[in-house]
Amino acid sequence: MIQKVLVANRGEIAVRIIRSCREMGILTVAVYSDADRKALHVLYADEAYHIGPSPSADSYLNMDNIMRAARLSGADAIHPGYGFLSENASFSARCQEEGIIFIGPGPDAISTMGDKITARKTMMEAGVPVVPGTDGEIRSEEEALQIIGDIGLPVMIKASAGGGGKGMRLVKNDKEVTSALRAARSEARAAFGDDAVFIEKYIESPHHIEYQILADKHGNAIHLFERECSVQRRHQKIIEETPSPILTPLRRQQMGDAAIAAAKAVDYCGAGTIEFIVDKDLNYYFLEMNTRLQVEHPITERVVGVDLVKEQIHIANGEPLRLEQEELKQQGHAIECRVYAEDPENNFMPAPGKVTHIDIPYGVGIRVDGSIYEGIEIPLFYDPLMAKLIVWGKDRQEALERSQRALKEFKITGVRNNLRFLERILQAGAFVEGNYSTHFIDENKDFLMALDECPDECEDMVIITAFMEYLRRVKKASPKEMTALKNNWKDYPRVRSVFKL
Ligand code: MV4
Repeated sequence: MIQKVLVANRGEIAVRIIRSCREMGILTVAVYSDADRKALHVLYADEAYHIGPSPSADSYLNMDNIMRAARLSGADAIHPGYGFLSENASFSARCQEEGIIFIGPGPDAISTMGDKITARKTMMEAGVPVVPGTDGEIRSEEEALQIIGDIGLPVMIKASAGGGGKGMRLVKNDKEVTSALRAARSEARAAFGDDAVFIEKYIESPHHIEYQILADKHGNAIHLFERECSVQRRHQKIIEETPSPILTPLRRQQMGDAAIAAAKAVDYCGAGTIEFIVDKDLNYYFLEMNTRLQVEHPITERVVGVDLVKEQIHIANGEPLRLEQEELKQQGHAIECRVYAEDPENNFMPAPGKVTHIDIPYGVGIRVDGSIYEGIEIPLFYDPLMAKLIVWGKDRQEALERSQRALKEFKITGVRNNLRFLERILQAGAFVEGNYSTHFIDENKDFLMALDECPDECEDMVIITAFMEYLRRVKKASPKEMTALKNNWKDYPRVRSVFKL
């Protein structure tokens, strides 16, 4: 049985994994780079090992240094989190070779799903619907034109080694085929060192709906229903919710069955996600499988009532699944908002810096997974995700209203962030109606970018300053009265009404 877990990650996910380990009585080992000496995951773990300089390539991606920390600490398992080494087949293999349990699938499942052409072929054989397109690699322009003749335009040319939107080209007419093929190939070669491409029919205004699955080492697999992830910007998810507002009970069950078939087809083991692309008529197609725990896993945890990290650890121990499909159901509704250190008004540029003040929302139905505290410096070397707000309500309406309330309470000063942008999304008509596709952000740009010129804190200060001037000059207030007011500046609704603003 696993007694000590090394968490080969940082940020909120490292903290989240450490929390479940602690509840299970499992010791934890953190690893950290130069930039993360003061990071929260280092403080939360039972012990911590420095693994190199700040750039990921030298630290969180450095297998030698991570394996050395595992050996020195006596960890018997490694949890890779998401990103970094989590979907690296060689890392999974190396853990196996060195007798350390990799909390995740074996190298074969990772490689099969990492190669999109092989994944497509495997899914077709397993009877899982894939987007109409090629059976294998496209080797020539003639072959491309022949496929396009069969399935019709528009199509997408995709890199086999791609995923997450890299190495994709949309082709709307025959004349673009030559140049798109060449562009997709060279982009794929440069990014992945592999220029194999394939072709799929282009699905217009699709939904991105993914299924959480769990599979054990004894051939059992279950699904924990879907997550609707269509609110994305340049392939970066911003808001996720479950249940999906568009699925019918029948479709939900059919897609769940397909997700289980997908997992079984690669002898999957651990927690994973099957991504589907869904068109307006609710036709669904396998897109890719993520062979790791995902950022948005907490909404599933909240609605299904399962701690996914704990299940991952039990599976890694070799235990049979502790849950049966029939006992799982979705209860209520959950929404996750991702809080990024980025500047919506400057093309969403990452905005590193020192967090000077935070107000975290509390109260009924709220979970915040984060890795920030007052005084921490957000490094520029890594993903700018600072926190995730996960909100539960008895239905979508309540989850939405509660999320709006929580976002209003959420304040981060010192680093630019997307909190105001998130508020705008939750106010947008298409989101409120639950009627949005992956084009939502683009289609609602004007509404979403009309952020208040003055954020709450700044507005407060303007009112306070004006009010103090008023008190000093007109009311001849004493310095003591003015100081009392200044110290209570957060009380601005009162000030507003007193000042008749
Ligand atoms: C597609 C598609 C339309 N038709 N494939 C983007 C990420 C990568 N995983 C696959 N992606 C897409 N593949 C076909 N045949 C549209 C997208 C797509 C998308 C998919 C999911 C979520 C957001 C997206 C944003 C733009 C394009």
